[in-house]
Amino acid sequence: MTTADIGLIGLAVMGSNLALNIAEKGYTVAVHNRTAARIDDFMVMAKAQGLDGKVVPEADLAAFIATIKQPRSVIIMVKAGAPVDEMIEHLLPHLDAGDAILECGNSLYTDTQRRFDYLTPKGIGYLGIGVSGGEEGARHGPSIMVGGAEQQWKNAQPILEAISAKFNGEPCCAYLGVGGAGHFVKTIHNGIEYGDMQMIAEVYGVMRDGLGMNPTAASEVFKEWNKGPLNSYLIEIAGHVLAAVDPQTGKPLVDLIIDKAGQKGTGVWSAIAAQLLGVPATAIEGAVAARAISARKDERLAAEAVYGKRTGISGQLDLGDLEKALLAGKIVSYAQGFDVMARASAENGWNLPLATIAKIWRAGCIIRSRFLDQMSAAYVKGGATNLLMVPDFIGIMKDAHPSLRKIVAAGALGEFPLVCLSASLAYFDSYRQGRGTANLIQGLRDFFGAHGFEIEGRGADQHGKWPSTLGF
Ligand code: NBP
Repeated sequence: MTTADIGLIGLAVMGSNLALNIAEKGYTVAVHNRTAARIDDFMVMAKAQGLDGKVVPEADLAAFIATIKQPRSVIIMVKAGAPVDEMIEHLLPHLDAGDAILECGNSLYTDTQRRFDYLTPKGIGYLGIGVSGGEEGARHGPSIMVGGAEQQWKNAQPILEAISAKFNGEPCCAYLGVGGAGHFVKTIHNGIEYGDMQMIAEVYGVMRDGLGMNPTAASEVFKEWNKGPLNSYLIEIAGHVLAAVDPQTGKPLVDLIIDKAGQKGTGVWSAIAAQLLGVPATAIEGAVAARAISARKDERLAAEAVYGKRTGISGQLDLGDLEKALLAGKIVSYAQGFDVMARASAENGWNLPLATIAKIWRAGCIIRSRFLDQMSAAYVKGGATNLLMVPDFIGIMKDAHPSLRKIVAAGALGEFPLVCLSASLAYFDSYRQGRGTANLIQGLRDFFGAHGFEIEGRGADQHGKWPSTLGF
């Protein structure tokens, strides 16, 4: 019987929570999973939450498809990579022209583009959808970044908007462009998330080892900061993580956690995308590199034994400066992330709506913040695309960059690795310098490779008469 408004395949953590969210919003959802036992487990969970009446469980793929109203919308929430391609092949014989596959995992946007190009000529609408907010978000309202087939987006729009987070009543869900646009934006979201977390960790390091603050004291500072311009989910949870106590030892939990960060790939993808597009994204790149070096614990310990422990920060550091340094670093990092999206948009013909992206990141996702509300308002007014040149942010940056400078300088002298904060400062100083030093680079390039250079009034492709260095 055709009863379901939408179908969902993949009942692991994310899929289960998304299905419960859909059911809770009053839509009937058909669910399927490769391993049938997971469907039974899911139904127990749905029953416990009083939502089983809105769920149609189907272990047989053909029967599952048959329960969904046409034109069908079928969400796939399986492991990213080959499982998605396999699932598409399994689904294809059962779908009709006009139906849609909504792939909601963390897929590489170029894979999404490939799948979109493969399915469009077959009449199947392919939507690559970035879903942010983790398990909690999937259950109660994630930020949803949609890309792909526009017609099929319209079919699924009411359900996707209903399950998304809301900011002042507005759904944090939007169609952003064709092909891989949605997953691209999710990738950059994650790159920005890497930068935010790294900079938070760097200021925590200054508090811990520079100012001698214990986790409780640092937690109080983050809680205080969360009431100001840095107000955001990540600052809020930093306060909680720093306050947590290990029940076994009674010690601060954060002091027991090994300082090796993991990564699943989206940060690397955003850094690569920025590089390929020729957009400087030093904060994102720095955050990816910092995670990689954090993973080399043994090497770091060996190097510390050789070079000695750091000298430490001397002199007074002001917590107000630390707060402003984080704000300035964050502005630079977001400027870079949005610059990457603007360039990718132009290159791929996506026409990415930057103000809308800032809007749908205001709630539901990991980087949600008060700052993004300011950012979307600034972008709505129009004008410059680089955040550093958007009028509302020029004032904030003028006020905050001297503090970033103070913290980075103190950190450098005290031998603190402020990878992301210093990368942000260097970007800012490069971006705002009218006369740089690339003239010498051009001279060097011409010397060894006759690459040519430009001279004011004489045009491009000028060359120097260089001495021979053969036999050096
Ligand atoms: P997993 O990424 O752990 O995938 C498990 C699911 O994939 C199960 O339903 C499993 O079925 C299914 N699956 C696999 Br594995 N291979 C399959 C195949 N060849 N054919 C069909 N199904 C297959 O689940 P998750 O942690 O819920 O994540 C789902 C997606 O969401 C991923 O892309 C992940 O990166 C993304 N994600 C996003 C967030 C976020 O915050 N947005 C958080 C976590 C994950 P089985 O039960 O039969 O093994």
